[in-house]
Amino acid sequence: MWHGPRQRTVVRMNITHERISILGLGAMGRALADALLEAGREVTVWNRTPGKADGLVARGAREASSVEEAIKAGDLTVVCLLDDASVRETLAPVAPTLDGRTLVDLTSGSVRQARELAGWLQGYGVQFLSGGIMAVPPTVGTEGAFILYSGARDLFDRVAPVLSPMARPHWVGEDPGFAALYDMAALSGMYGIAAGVDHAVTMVHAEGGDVEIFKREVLRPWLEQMLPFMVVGAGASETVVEDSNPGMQAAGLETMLAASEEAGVPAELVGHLRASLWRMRHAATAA
Ligand code: FVH
Repeated sequence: MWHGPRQRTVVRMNITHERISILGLGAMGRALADALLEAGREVTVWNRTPGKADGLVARGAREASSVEEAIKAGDLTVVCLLDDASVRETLAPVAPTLDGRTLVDLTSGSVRQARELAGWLQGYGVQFLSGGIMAVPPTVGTEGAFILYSGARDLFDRVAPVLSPMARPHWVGEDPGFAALYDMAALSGMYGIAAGVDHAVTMVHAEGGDVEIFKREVLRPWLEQMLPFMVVGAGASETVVEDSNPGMQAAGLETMLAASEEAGVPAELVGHLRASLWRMRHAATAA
């Protein structure tokens, strides 16, 4: 449970002009800036390394020559940098000038990092929301894209309409760590599936199967059929309740591991199968 510092009572900025500053013009920062420009927002951008703003400037953005200049140009600043350390490094020199300003950090980080960043910035009087982007650069601004936000609900209510062109805003709680928590966990789910897909394709290729046919006619329809069950059926305990006999699934996983070894697939690619086997053995023991 979050017991960090409460937001100080500072001037509540009325975000009416929709002037947004973006710190960070990596692939994601550029996509966010583009979506905001497309929606007619007034956008100022800053990037550590010069030269990444040219396309955005051509589409109407203003380029700031310093972090401080960028933050002062906006009613609200969106930070989208590599990691938490780069956020700290970028904001530390200007932190004392941030009192009363609104800042949204969409940089990926851990729960602890998000909570500590929130506490640190709130100590300087910053109105702060932490975020997690559930999109990739090409899907920013498209229908399925959404962004998780956590922090004060009233701040979210004021910021969400301004930032909605980037992706559907979704608030997940007052605890500033929650956006990071759900972001990291959802990414873990995605990488788990990606690891399984990579392994599956490697195995088919190693045994001389047709990878394209396998992907199109077998793997995709199979995953589409199973995904809802995987999400609904997931549990937090070691001994998840299984509709299908866990002992049978443990035996099946042993067979998959053997088949993978026979195919000569590198052992590094079977971590997801070992994790599932561990789960099923626990479930079988408890049953
Ligand atoms: N791109 C994606 O698919 C994912 C989707 C989900 C969310 N992530 C997160 O978004 C953050 C930014 O990701 P990105 O795709 O923009 O990343 P890069 O293209 O690698 O750009 C990194 C930017 O960070 C700047 N930067 C790095 N270190 C520092 C530093 N010490 N001080 C100031 N800026 C720094 C870098 O600047 P430069 O190298 O051009 O000077 C880029 O602007 C990230 O948290 C993802 O996890 C994206």
